[in-house]
This record gives sequence, structure tokens and C-alpha cells, in this order.
Amino acid sequence: MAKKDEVIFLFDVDGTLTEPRKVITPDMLAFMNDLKTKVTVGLVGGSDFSKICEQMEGEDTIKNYEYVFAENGLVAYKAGELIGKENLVHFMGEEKVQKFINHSLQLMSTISLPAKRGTFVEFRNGMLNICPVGRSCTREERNQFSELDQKEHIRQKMVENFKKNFSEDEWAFVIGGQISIDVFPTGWDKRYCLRYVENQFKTIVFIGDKTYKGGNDHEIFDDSRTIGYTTDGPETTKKLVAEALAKV
Ligand code: M1P
Repeated sequence: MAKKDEVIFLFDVDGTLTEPRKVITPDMLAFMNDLKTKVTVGLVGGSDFSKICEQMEGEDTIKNYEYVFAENGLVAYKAGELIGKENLVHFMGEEKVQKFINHSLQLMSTISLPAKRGTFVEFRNGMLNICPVGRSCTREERNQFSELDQKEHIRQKMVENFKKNFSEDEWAFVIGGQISIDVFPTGWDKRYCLRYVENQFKTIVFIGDKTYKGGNDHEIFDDSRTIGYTTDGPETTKKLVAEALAKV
């Protein structure tokens, strides 16, 4: 099959190409390399660049994919070159950012959990990542929190609290992974990355796992510029790619 230059496939990373917070398998890597001979391939993760590298191919990730969009595309690379970087504080102002951080720390101080570790607020380029168990938790503590969250909806309740206290015209709160909430200015969701590709490609396929309302893949999945697919992990992603390739 000749490479279709007018088609790009964009993939969420965590839960789509890899199991949650795990490294891509050699088999999946080979699958992606083969796909790159057929269409242009890009990654669009909610995580920051270093976490995407940890899960994919290290620093080589930016060389190995035509587009790499970290933090929803708020940090963007094309063919290994940085082409865009947003700055949360420049956009929102120090006062609003601090007000949000203070509120979230106060809220988290009222929540008791089986384990609490460090880094409850991770400050990124274009977003904040709020994590009640603390990002320095072990994998076991991560899984323990995730199980509890599925029963008690801890993060969903936090999101509801944020929505009551902060305007949704200014801030968006989305559940991206297992233990945290991504917070960024409204509109800076994964649709943000489409500005870099919408005029270059006729067809944009997007595959992600958190495509339900409130998940961090929802907006890009639902956007009229993309053909969206919902996966539940790497094996399903492979099947969806075959399905999508047959249609483009
Ligand atoms: O799946 C993408 C998410 O990955 C991490 O989520 P968690 O640590 O909660 O499993 C975070 O990097 C998050 O920002 C990101 O959206």
C-alpha cells in the first residue's frame, strides 16, 4: 500500500498505545513503525513530554513520530523540532493560578486516603496536574488509589467542587489517567493540537480511550475535524487502526 500523504492518524498514548503508565511493548512499537509506512502518525498525550518519552521510545520519540503533542499539544514537536509551547501563567496570570493551587491544596487536605505521598500539584507548561495520592506514589499505591477512586469517585467529586468554585469559562478540569486531574484554560484540551495539522491533511483519524464526556480525549474525539475511535487498550487499538485504514 502506497503511503497516503493526505491522512494522519493521531493517537492518545496512555491506555491507547500502552497500558496505563506502562511502557509500549516491542510488538506495539513494531505495529506503529509499520503504520508509519502507510500514513503520517502523531501522538497526542495529556501527559508532559518527559512522561510520554518514558512510555514511548525515550527522547527518540520526537524523532520517530512526525508530530508529538505533549500536554494536549500545548507543547508541540514536528519532525523533532519544537514548534509551539504554551505558558499557563502568561495566559492566566499568577493570581488566578495561585488561587486555584491554594484551593486544590486546601481541598486535598480534607481527603483521607490509604496512602498519601508527595507532589500533589505538578506544574507543567500549559497545565496543572492535581493528584490527591501524590505523583511520587509507588505503582502499588497508584493501583490502590485507582481502585478506591472507581468505588468512591474521589476525583469526580473534586472536579465537581472545582466547577462550583471556578468558572468553566476560564478553567477546564478533566480526568486523564488513573490518579490525577488535568487543569488548564478552557479550550486548551486535545483539540488544541489540531491547529498544527488541520490544513496539512484531508483526513485526521484520532484514537483514544478517555473519549467519554469529562475524559481528556472527549473533545478531540467529538470534533468535526476528526474521525474518532474509542479503544480500551493496545490490542483494540490495532483492530481499530485496521478498520480505519480500510476506510481512508
Ligand atoms: O493518560 C494521560 C494522563 O496520564 C497521567 O495520568 P495519571 O498519572 O493520573 O495516570 C498524567 O500525566 C495526566 O496528566 C495525563 O492526562
